[in-house]
Amino acid sequence: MTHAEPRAETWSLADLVDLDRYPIHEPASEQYAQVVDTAREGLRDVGCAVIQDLVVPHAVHRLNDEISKRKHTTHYSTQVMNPYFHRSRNHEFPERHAVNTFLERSSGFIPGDSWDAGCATDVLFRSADLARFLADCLEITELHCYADPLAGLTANVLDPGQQFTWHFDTNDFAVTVLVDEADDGGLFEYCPNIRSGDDEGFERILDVLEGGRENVHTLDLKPGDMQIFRGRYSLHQVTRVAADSSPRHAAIFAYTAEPGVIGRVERTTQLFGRVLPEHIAAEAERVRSDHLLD
Ligand SMILES: O=C(O)CCC(=O)C(=O)O
Ligand SMILES: [Fe+2]
Repeated sequence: MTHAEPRAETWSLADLVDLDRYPIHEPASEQYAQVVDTAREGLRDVGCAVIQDLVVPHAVHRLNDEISKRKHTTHYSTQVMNPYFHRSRNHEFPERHAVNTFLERSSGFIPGDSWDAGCATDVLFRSADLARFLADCLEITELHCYADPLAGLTANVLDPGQQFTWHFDTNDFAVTVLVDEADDGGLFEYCPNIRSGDDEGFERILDVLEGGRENVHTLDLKPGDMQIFRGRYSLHQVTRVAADSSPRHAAIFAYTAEPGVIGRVERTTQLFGRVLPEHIAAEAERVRSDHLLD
């Protein structure tokens, strides 16, 4: 199969994904079952699966062009935060504690409302075939695009000198496509299942925040790879991009197991510098799937 550039601005899954290697549109095929089985193993064992070269090379270039074109809409912010995105001391906990350990995050996000419907990035994010494939990998019956109008579809931009320190995600799962890698630094690292729905794992987390490397996994991601990641329970970071490196660009597709989940006002403001009326409405009536700190 050839992957020619489509003439119109309408992208289909076949333009974007290597369907020969990964027939995500053919869920009854043997090959589909094999790909899903491998991903399930990774997700069961370490909460992470990498589908190498899922996005075809010309589409990777297109995704990067779409990011570059919208780079002026990136909301950059630098803050010193704990893994729960809090920035001030919590007196309910001792000073030397995961909750009271604050590290630098200095990256930027291109927000959800920057993407035009029908652009390659948006088509991939909203593909029903991709959502079913991801749900199968995650062994859940349904998967919904994160309903947050800013945080659902984003690109994470790390310019030279920036890092995205250790943290947990609010959404249940994240799907990342590395679009442009840094020449130096910008590596994704994670600690599989360092906490669970009923165990905060504060001591293990503190150890990593203080530089411990026990159970820290480093991924060797390449542009075009798709990573499926359970970021609720696995502490993770993107290491600092060297000052003389090219930037790192990653498209981030956020999905939730339940429909209608919207991010918190505080975190949305931190990440995007603003909120939309949807965020304020959701603050009153929160749809959450667990009761972890955040
Ligand atoms: O850029 C990445 O690979 C992941 C960044 C991240 O952890 C996040 O956006 O929550
Ligand atoms: Fe994250």
